[in-house]
Amino acid sequence: MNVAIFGLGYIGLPTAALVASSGTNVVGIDNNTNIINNISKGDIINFEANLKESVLKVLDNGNLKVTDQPTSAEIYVVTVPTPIDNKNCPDLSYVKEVTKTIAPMLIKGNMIILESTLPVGGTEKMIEWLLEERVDLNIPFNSSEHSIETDINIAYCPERVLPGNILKELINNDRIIGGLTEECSQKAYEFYKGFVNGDCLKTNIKTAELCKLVENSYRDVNIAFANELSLICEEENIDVWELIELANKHPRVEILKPGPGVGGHCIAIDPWFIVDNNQEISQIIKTARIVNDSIPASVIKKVQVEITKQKKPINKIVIATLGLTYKANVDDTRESPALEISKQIDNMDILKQLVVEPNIKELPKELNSTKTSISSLVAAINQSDILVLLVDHKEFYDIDRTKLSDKIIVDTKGILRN
Ligand code: SAJ
Repeated sequence: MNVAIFGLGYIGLPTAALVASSGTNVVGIDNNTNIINNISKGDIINFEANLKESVLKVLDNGNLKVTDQPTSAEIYVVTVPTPIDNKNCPDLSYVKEVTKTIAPMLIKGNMIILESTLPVGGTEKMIEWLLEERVDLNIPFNSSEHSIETDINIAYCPERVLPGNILKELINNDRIIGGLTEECSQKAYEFYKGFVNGDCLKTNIKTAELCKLVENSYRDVNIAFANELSLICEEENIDVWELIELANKHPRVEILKPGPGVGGHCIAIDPWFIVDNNQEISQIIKTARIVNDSIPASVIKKVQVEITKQKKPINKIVIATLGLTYKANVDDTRESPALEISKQIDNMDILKQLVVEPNIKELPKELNSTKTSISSLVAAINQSDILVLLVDHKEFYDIDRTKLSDKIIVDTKGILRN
């Protein structure tokens, strides 16, 4: 069996390594030549535990090859990004591009597995694009015709792994397998059973599509609840962390943690896929998105209030910003609320901003200004008037509290309160 994996990003590369380490011949394809050159050189900069070792091992034994050229296989796995556009609508252009690339190579009996997050109906769209290229193929267009035969096996099997723990979760998490036909589900089931220890649960395509979106929306709604509580507590002068701790003592209450907002390329995006398809009825999901997106602005407001309370003029004030990534102990700044807040601090008329981010070496280009620089934790604490804690990285738990006595602290993660 030959497997081609399209898109060697956060999901594609670990998946390629894992499938290859089970003894299968895998070709990893990415149209970004830099990515291919770096992987070929063994230059894999990623925080995922054991990823580099796993990739090097399968490159070395020849089970994994990487290329920027389309390559034919029996199983095609699609792990390209599906972002949203500036109107919060799903942008499936990468999936379309890959579909058009795969189409000419397909022969009867091949399988396409889509792992990229899709709106409900996204897999059907992919089939539509496929049939535009290959009128000779018989693929049932509508996935509700669940038992019809098909020339190409198609399944939607969303990735569900947590960045920071990807390799472990790829092996151990349960998988949702939405096949176009029962045979498609069975074939995809056999593929995943080659490297997954979790249960592989078969369903239809639409249920699988919505299941993925629902998982991330569920989390988004619950984080929005926690964030809304933190705003209420601010008004009422109540410690939100103590409040949540006490409420969570109830056997049926489990409130998540507030923070500076929701980031990453999943939870901040996927709920919009539901809202876009169901504008009138997805009220809670939409409101949660709006609440979470509003949090960076409320953090900035807090910082501005603290600045006005200072005895110094604003142009003499130094702010230490702790954390830039979208969550703790990762190196990913995509959709990061911390980065957004830091950018807005950079726009203030302060003297300087010292950024402490233990997981990245250089500031992202969005922060390329003379006012903002990367700093050690000690220097940032020593030199700053105001300390804005945005990410609960493990390094920040150990901050010497005696060094903070003369600092104004805006702590969005509640780790400096004791
Ligand atoms: N966050 C909070 N409070 C919390 C938990 C998280 O503010 O109590 C914030 C984080 O700081 C971060 C954002 O939410 O900004 C998302 O972080 P996360 O760790 O909850 O999730 P992701 O985005 O890293 O990964 C999610 C996971 N989905 C679920 O847990 C339902 C993962 O399993 C998915 O595979 C992944 O999205 C994805 O790729 O879709």
